[in-house]
Amino acid sequence: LRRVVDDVRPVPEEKVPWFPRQLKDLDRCNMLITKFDPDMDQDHPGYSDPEYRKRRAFISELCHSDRQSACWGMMMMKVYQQLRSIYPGLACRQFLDGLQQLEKESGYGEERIPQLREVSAFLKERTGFQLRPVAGLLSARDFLNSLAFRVFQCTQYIRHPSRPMHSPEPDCCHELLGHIPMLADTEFAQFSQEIGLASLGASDEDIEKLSTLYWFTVEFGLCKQNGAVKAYGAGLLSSYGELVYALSNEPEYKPFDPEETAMQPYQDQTYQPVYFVSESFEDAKTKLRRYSATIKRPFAVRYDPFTCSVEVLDQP
Ligand code: NLE
Ligand code: FE2
Repeated sequence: LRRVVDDVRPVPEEKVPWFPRQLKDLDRCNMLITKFDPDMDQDHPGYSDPEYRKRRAFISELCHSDRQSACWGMMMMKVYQQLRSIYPGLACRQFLDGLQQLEKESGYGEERIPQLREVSAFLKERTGFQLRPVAGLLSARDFLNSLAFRVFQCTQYIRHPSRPMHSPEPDCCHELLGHIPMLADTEFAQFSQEIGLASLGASDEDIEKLSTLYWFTVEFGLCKQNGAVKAYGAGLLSSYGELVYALSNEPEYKPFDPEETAMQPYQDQTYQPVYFVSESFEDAKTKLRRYSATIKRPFAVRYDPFTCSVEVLDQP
């Protein structure tokens, strides 16, 4: 009989959640959540439309090829034209610049849905961001972790035609019109990646806070520009209804302050009752960086752009 030696204590259990360290590890960042599934959610505008559900299931299966049908192209054009007319007065300068380049170089504005592959190549040249198709809504952790590698996971299906002006869930109009033009901006790309880096190996509680920050900045953020408030959040820039609402005098505005913003409850069914306004992107980035430094992790990460991987360093 062997006696257990008293002074041999078990190694404390690793409390750090798994996280990707190389670009190829993102193949494992594919956890979908079933919220907004038109097959399961009775409130989804597509629930009682079997044709829509069938087409959408078909697109999920085709997720790795880029095929879309002509009628989806028409739906996209409708959303595009409506929004395009109000962007000049309501969208921030970075967005307008990005959109203009996309119209010149990537087939935006034509009678077809721009292909993920060409848009991804466009972004790669501008800011190093690349797009990946994803079949539905990803878990917050997997989505944010991908941003650390300048990878943006994109849905491919399109919103239900009964509601062109607002979709409660992301769809290809939201990705292409809301996110892509912003991701072509150097400073904004950096901001997005920093949220991603802060999320690697973070506790569930910190992931919750980071996704709230992401929500009120990347999705629904407003910023000051030449003395006026403009939209830079993708959820606003892809929704005619909410873009107009957010810049009317109805909703409440608060200054962007990560500590406070991270605690703000939010909902994803309809317009936000409150929006956070940044002084500038520069200011938002500085504040976010300061906030991220307060997140407790037993290690630090450093991104190596040459190998597209993160180095994990012991915390001094
Ligand atoms: N409400 C946005 C839209 O209609 O495009 C989508 C928001 C996704 C978080
Ligand atoms: Fe989004």
